[in-house]
Amino acid sequence: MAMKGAVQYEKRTAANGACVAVLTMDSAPVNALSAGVRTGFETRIAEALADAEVKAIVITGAHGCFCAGADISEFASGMSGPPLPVVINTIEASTKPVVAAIDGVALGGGCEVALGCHYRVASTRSQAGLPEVNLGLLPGAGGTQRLPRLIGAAASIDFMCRGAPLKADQAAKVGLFDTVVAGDKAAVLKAAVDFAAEKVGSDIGPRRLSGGTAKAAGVDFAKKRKEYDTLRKGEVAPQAIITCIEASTDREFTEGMKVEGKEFGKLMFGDQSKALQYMFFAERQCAKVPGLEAKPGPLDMCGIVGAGLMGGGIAMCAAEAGMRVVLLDVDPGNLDRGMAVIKKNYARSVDRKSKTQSQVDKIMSLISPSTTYDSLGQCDIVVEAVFENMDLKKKIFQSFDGVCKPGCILATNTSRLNIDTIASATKRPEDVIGCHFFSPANVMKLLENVRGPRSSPRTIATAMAFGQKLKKVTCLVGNCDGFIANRVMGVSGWTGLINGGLLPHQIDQAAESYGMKMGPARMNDLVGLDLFGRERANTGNAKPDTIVTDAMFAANRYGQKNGKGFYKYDDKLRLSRDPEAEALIHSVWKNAGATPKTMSDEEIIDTLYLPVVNEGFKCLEEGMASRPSDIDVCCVFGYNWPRYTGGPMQWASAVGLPKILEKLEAMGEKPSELLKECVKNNWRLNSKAFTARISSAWSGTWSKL
Ligand code: 3H9
Repeated sequence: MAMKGAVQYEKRTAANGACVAVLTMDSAPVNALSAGVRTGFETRIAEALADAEVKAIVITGAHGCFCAGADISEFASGMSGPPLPVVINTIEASTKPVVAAIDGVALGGGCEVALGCHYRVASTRSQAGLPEVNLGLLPGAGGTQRLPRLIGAAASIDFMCRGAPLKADQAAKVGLFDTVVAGDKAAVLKAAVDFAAEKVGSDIGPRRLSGGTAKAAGVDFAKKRKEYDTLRKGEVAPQAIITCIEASTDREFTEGMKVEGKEFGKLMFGDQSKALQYMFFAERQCAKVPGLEAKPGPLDMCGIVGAGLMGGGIAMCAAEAGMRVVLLDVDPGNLDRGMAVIKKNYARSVDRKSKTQSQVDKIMSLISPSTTYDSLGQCDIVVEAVFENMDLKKKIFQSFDGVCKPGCILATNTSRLNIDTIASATKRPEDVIGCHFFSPANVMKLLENVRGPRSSPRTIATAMAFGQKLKKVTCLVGNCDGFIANRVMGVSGWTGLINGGLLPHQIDQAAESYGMKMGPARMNDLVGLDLFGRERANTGNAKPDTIVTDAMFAANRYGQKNGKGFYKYDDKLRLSRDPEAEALIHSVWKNAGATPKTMSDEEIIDTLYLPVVNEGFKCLEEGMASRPSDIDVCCVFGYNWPRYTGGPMQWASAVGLPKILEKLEAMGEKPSELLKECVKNNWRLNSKAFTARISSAWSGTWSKL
């Protein structure tokens, strides 16, 4: 079988007449450094060195980018061909000057290839980054050794531990790019060829970044470790990166490379990196709907009904994506308040310098406030975002019939109501779909598109394209109670624990040690205990599983908003345990016959999250999600489930399905039939047999279209 990717070779004549070999990484779509590209480098560098006519070498990339780094898809299947660190050593050792011609992204191993070159010439649109940390890895092809020798240890720690790329001007400022040129790929390539030709005969020795040691001036490594322990809590890669960078300051290159190799190996075979690589592909895969062939309709203009927090947030996303937006609220007061909130949000962005005033002016010019439905006439998609009241929603969908043009997508942002019941209010149920944004919609990355039984393939395709346009991680899910994220997270065993003898801080500590940004008690305090507490009190719908939260509400403990909930809060919202709250919890336990308990973190985590896994299996069994990774994506992006565990389904995979089943049974939970089937047949979640089984559940509901 032919190896994926290659390095193309051509000769060019520079302005000064010198002959320069141009080596082009060619592996669509992003020139990942597959075995084919690495082998190509070995061959082509040797060719250029052996050709007496060639005086210098330029390395560049095809497909509109320099290179996105190592081929991540090779990691799981095992690497073959020359290792990347060896290839980069070969590039650096060249006796002829080597110049990187960068147009587009130079990321990870791609950035390391550029660091192995003697010079770097980039176009203004280029970016350089070492984002390996986001995959639970470190730059393992000499990046942790060469970059600190170029820009110093201090800047390198932040660059690698944050993993965010630098734009061309910033990269030039820190010394990563030698020259930045205006223009396209052709312009940067010509500049690099001329630049390389001018370096012929110069001493390239000092340009090799494998010499000497890195500058450590002003770096307090212990402090940096602590800083990233907080900033990237629970992640192992940042600490390993700091270890390698520290080695670059007091060891020779080859010794530093040994440290890098050892740390890289530990990360590569660890669970976090496996989970993060899985998430990298899961996040991209969820946008691809199995069996969907329809083409999306146009998406130039978007209508939003309801100018509350949700509607305003969606309006911001759509306008930022360049769509014309009609923000409609029949109540002029609501509309004014909604527009004022949007303006305030953008004023804050300008203050924080995340947007310029002219960008904000352009975005705001795309949003037209309106109080009448006829303003929706030209919209390609309308999103209803009013509060959760079925009658109101039905009325709104009826109004769409009279004003929306044929083929306009009629979306509802409901988080729990039945899409099909809403669709029944219109004469065009095939155009109806759920677009479930998470709050705040302008911040949260997840969009669950909820297909009703009558949503047409075109409607689905357009809603998926809408999510992509708004730069959301977009998943297609089924029409069931709570859809995916709210449904699976809704069954977490939190109420059992708080009602059954565990104090809020015990539960939160365990959840946070697992990697949750916020434990469930803190989360309840943030959302507000009055939200559902009042509804339950008004409707008399108190349930045994809400006894503690209802007691909190009855004692006017609403959470952060009034400074007391499961915890107490000072005026800066710093929390501490509250003896009053705990006494109240003790009294509820006493009345209910529960006694205080202690449990290990593992037991608490199992109680909290194994039911989530079980519910995930039920969603797959019912055809409500098309693959386990979609459930993981929904939990990671909708509920901040720690990305480095890969989400609940990947977590279950790592633990092992037989163990999960055994634990669920021991907890007295009713395991999903699909989970039992997996264990019986010894299926793994990435096995062909399992995929075939869940595909049939998914297409079973699909064929009801
Ligand atoms: C590394 O380099 C380790 C070394 O230090 C040491 C080694 C020893 N590999 O995101 P997109 C695919 S670790 C394989 O949708 P965009 C991607 O799956 C690597 N495939 O487009 C997708 O495929 P599909 C460090 C890759 O324009 C397609 O390309 N590098 C890779 O929004 C398009 O991607 C990184 O972490 C890859 N490296 O964004 C960079 N990259 O179409 C990771 C992409 O089948 N990549 N694909 O779904 C990115 O950040 C973005 O993909 C990029 C393009 C900015 C490049």
